[in-house]
Amino acid sequence: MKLAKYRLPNGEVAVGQLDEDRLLPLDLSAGQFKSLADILEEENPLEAADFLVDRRSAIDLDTATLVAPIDRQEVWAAGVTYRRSQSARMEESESAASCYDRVYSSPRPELFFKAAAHRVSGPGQPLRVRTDSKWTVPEPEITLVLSSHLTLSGFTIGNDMSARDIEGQNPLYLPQAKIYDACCGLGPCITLAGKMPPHDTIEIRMIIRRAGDAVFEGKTSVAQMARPFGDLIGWLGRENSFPNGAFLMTGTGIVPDADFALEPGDLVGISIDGIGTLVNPVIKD
Ligand code: DO4
Ligand code: MG
Repeated sequence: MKLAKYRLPNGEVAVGQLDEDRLLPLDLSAGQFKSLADILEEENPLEAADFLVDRRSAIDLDTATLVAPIDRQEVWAAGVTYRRSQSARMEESESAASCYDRVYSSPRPELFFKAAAHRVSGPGQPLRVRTDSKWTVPEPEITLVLSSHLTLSGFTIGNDMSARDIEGQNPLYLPQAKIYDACCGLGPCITLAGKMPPHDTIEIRMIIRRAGDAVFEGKTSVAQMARPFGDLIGWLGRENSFPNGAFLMTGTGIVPDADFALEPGDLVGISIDGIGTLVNPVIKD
């Protein structure tokens, strides 16, 4: 089952089940569940959503405005979990190449805070290139949706926008390379954990279009990840609590060649098996 948030014509945000090209509203009027996050907190979110779904009021998906499927969760990210990310980082950072090499094979992963909900863009919403960056790329990442107990309730698509020039100057600039307004894409929906294909079969694809032409295409698969999801969740939960739950982006296995930088007007499309496609336009202002 896929759950999404969408904006009603009166501006309010509602929750629905994505069913092919239809959106079936969830009736939250009884008050037990106030948000998508409340449903994801349940031991069995599928059963809860199934009980709430209103099959008689289907909305044509083309007419619905989806928003990012986040409420008050923090967004965290793992880094250098694929060989491709390790080699790209070592290329971009002369001074700190060995940091990336060592973290790829160390038991402790790289984990960093990525965004609070207000820095997240949903489907169709712009993602930004910082005005002080000339070399920013999107990072397509399968993203874990975790309850406050850090149980894995679902998956979504994440885009961990990264200013490679800023990170490459000095690894201590990582928070500035990674965290700024509209630095993080999430959506278009959350696929509940039990409804995903077998994890080692999941493909991740990215296509970047400029004035209608594909200027970058790449793909990888979850099987290429150097760390299991459970390992990343275990490290995230060490010494840390998440009263509102968390999203955990699991790292990129697709990095465009060093001569590629995003430009305003680009359209970034990321597709992940079992979830769908997240498309965002790029701005720089
Ligand atoms: O070490 C920098 C960040 C790495 C990252 O975001 C990734 O591998 O996806
Ligand atoms: Mg990343």
